[in-house]
Amino acid sequence: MSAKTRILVPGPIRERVLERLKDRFDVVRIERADPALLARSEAAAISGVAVSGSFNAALIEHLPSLEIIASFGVGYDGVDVSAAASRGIAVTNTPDVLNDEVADTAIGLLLNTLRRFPQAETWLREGRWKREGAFPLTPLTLRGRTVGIYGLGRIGLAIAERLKGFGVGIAYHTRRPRADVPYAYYPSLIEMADAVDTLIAIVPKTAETHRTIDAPVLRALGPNGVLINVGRGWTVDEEALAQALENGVIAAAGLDVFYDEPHVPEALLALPNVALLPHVASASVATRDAMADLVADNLRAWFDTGIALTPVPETPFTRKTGAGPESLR
Ligand code: A2R
Repeated sequence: MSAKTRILVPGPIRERVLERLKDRFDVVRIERADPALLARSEAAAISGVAVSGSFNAALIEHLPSLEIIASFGVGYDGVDVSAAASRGIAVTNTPDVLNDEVADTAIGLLLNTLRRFPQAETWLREGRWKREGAFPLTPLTLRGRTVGIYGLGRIGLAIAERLKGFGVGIAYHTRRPRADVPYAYYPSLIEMADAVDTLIAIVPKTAETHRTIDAPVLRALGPNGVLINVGRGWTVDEEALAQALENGVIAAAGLDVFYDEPHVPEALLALPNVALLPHVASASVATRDAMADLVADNLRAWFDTGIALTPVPETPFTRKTGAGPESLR
């Protein structure tokens, strides 16, 4: 009887992924994604990877029999996809199953930023309501706003769907306009920032999106402007943002993601007009379970049928074994 297919799991991952893998695969754990932790002979026996976080070219090169990297999360910027693609290795992510959760969080963060609900709760908990009276009225409101969504993909669309119910104006910026939405399209981010007063960023971390929300974009957003980021911290020039918030160039910001997590710049922590969350947009048990299941199901589908469920666009591969799906051999 042949040995079970070996799956490498470097570093921490949701326990449910391991639970879902163990009856079908041999799971090999290493403490972190470091080739030094896996001897050449062990490395040669690895056919698949399940990972939450980064998986670089050195590790890919260290695994000569690797066929698939199943990454936990919709953003797969931690995986060196071009190194994988050049060897015909499939990379999968966990799209769609988190759209609604992330969109819900975006709305919650938007309201927290505008209406200062976290500060209002602190006011109550500290006894200030009793002692000092009503929490101060918030200068900002969602009423009458126009929201520009930077990135109208799976999650951006779910955010727009929710915003419709709030009766606000909706616009978007992507590289290509979508034919299936009625929202105003802007071919450039700065033009959109100029036209709206609220910017929600939900774009992937790519070379093109690096620090694109910069001083000129924030100036264009204007003194009533609000920035919400639930995509990647990579897309924001945090220094320019802190300055804009401090100097009234924009009014407020709500951030779930940061440039160098878990480090949040002191300049942002010190400001009163920022709502901060520790990257929790998809972080409910139900949604993280669905993401974990999709990681495991991608590996099972690949080795059982030769086809991954949710490959990333850069690796549209099917399994090349010559002998067909493993289950038929
Ligand atoms: O540009 P397009 O037409 O490919 O539209 C995509 C847009 N996008 C960009 N927009 C402007 N400039 C860019 N350089 C640029 N690159 C991408 O972002 C599309 O509308 C959106 C991405 O949508 P999806 O691929 O469906 O991603 P999903 O599932 O909405 O997640 C977005 C990101 C993840 O990559 C994680 O980093 C984060 O949310 O959690």
